[in-house]
Amino acid sequence: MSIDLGAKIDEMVRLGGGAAGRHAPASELRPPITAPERITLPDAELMLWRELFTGSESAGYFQCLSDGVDWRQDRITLFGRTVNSPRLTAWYGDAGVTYAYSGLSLVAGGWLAGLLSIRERVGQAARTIFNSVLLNLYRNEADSMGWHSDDEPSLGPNPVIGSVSFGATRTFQLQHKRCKASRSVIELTDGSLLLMSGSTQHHWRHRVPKSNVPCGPRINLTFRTIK
Ligand SMILES: O=C(O)CCC(=O)C(=O)O
Repeated sequence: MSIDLGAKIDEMVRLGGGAAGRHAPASELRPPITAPERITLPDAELMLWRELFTGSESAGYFQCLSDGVDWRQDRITLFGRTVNSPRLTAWYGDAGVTYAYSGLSLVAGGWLAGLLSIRERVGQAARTIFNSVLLNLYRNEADSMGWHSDDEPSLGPNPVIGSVSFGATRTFQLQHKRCKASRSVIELTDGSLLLMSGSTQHHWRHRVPKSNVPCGPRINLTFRTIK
């Protein structure tokens, strides 16, 4: 699929951008990247930018990703029963970059333009060049992701994971692997970036539980570097 999502979003932001927006490309209107909030947990390195993307950028990206991404419905086997995964997913990145997890092996076929412009912003904040991204579409409050760590060997010993959220706010829970009573909760809001690095994936697992409050769709992108 080769929709120029970046150009489409620039156009959407420009149309909604007032007098200055009619003349300047959206990329020139973006505010500078502000300092993140540090989330202090033992054995973890977590930083949160609550508004890495403006409201209009987030709305533009949400729409373009909903429409332009080739979403897949994976099947997973739990306790001997094969069922639909409770969300839709997609994998993009440098051509040929392969990610194997939960019994799946995903091969990237390249980038969409919109994903490249999101990657640029996330890379500036994280000071990292990511070569791939896993996307999750949570269609409503019933969609979820179970406890796991992003600790596959292909991510290297101390992976840097940049997690961007667009759309509905969802609760992100963390639990220490050894000390299970040690838990933390972060509300991941529209336009936010949560950066997980250092030994976080060794010591902590995370999940996005179902919500008992009805909510609209959310798209999450976890930028990664496959070695
Ligand atoms: O949706 C989220 O915030 C979490 C995504 C996640 O944990 C993952 O893709 O590994």
